[in-house]
Amino acid sequence: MRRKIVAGNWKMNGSKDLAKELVGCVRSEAEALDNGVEVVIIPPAIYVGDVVEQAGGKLAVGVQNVGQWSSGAYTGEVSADMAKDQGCEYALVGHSERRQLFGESDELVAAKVERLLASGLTAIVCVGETLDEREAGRAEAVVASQVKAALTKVAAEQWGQVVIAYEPVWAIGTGKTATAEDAQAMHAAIRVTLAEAGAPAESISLLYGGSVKADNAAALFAEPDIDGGLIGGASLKSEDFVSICRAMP
Ligand code: G2H
Repeated sequence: MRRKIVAGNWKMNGSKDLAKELVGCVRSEAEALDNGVEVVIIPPAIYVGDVVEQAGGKLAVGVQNVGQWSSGAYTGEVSADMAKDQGCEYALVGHSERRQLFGESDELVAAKVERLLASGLTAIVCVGETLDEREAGRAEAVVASQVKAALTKVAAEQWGQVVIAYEPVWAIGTGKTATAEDAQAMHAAIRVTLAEAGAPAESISLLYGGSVKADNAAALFAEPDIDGGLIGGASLKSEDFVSICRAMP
């Protein structure tokens, strides 16, 4: 039985007020959910403490990024151990914005995955192709390569701490969403890649991300290999985010 997860990635948005109002609202709504979905809030690191407090153990909390080192003279960085210490259970790694805007390589993503797992966090490993790569017919090959590269340092007993988020770059924040059929096809292909990498593919949760909204979530979540969503823009409004959580069958 795979974990069903809806995670809200606030990106570089939010405030103490949002942490209080939105998380409080989502928490009370989430307590009434009966679809077994795990709701995760992923705010900017500086608000993690506020969100953990508001979540009251009823919602999971994550960070958007960590440094690849355990500790030391790395000004501005936050470690996986610090995230764990603050009450986080999850961390994003390899989001396309980190890859594109901050030059994160597959090797760096793999190093961060290793650090996250060693700290006891669940790594939500983000992968996805650009529009050019899709139009060139290379989408599945690109995604397979990213998945394999990210997971090179996962030990056999750590697979339970791995979640993959498929986020086609052309769908992120653009209002364009992959069709449920295309997303399902990629998720099925990712499961094949995971098996090839020696992972227990049928037990790993695969999330779809990229302009998921209240009106398209149900169709995506109905697909057999889509186990949840990574939500950006729509996670900043409690009613939209709660609707997406409710869309899980
Ligand atoms: C994809 C997603 C969440 P959005 O990045 O990570 O963002 O839903 O705004 O496309």
